[in-house]
Amino acid sequence: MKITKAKLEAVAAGARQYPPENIPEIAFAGRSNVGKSTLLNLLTGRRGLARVSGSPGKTRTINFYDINDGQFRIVDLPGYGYAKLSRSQTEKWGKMMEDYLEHRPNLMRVIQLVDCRHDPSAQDVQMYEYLRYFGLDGVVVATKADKISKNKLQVSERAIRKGLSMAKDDILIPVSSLSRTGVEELKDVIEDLISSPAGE
Ligand SMILES: Nc1nc2c(ncn2[C@@H]2O[C@H](COP(=O)(O)OP(=O)(O)OP(=O)(O)O)[C@@H](O)[C@H]2O)c(=O)[nH]1
Ligand SMILES: [Mg+2]
Repeated sequence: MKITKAKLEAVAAGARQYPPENIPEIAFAGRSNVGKSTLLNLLTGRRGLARVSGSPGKTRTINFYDINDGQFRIVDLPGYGYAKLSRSQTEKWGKMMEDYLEHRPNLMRVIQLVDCRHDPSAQDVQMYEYLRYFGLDGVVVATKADKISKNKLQVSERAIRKGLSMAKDDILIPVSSLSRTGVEELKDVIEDLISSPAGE
């Protein structure tokens, strides 16, 4: 699949700001700082499209990116596990995620991102279980693959599969924004996801 165009279409803090439901969507979920916005920039080939930051908690809204003039959307979800969030901010985050993940008919799948250097956190596990419950699971990206050796990466792939209790045919793709490892494979997976009938 080729991504030739990408633009920010909507920034939403709630359902009223979502764009119309007429276009298939793929969303990125994962803890803060795992590399969701970076991955979006990498896939679209536009470095400055989504704001990337060394400090976690950069993306606090649900950001909808139009790909190829209406072919599909990539949705950058706000990260979790950001320690400095107050309780009311955490509640707001939870409600925002729930509203979107449970009530979005054109959401085809959620790609869960985990950092390849660490075992999945309790929140990663919780998120993947939640996605499984809603039938949105099945694709995981291990980010920052450039930070560890090939051997260690294999070990950590096994740890991620085990930690998240991934099914045998669930897909796990190591990706690096520096070396562009995994980008083409992920694009092919996304192409399949947007063309499969909803709910399958
Ligand atoms: N070495 C390396 N660094 C990466 C990679 N992907 C992301 N980063 C770095 O990780 C940091 C966080 O990246 P973001 O893309 O802003 O993370 P995010 O998941 O969008 O974070 P929030 O918006 O806070 O939820 C940045 O400093 C990125 O440059 C990667 O594949 N390799
Ligand atoms: Mg972000």
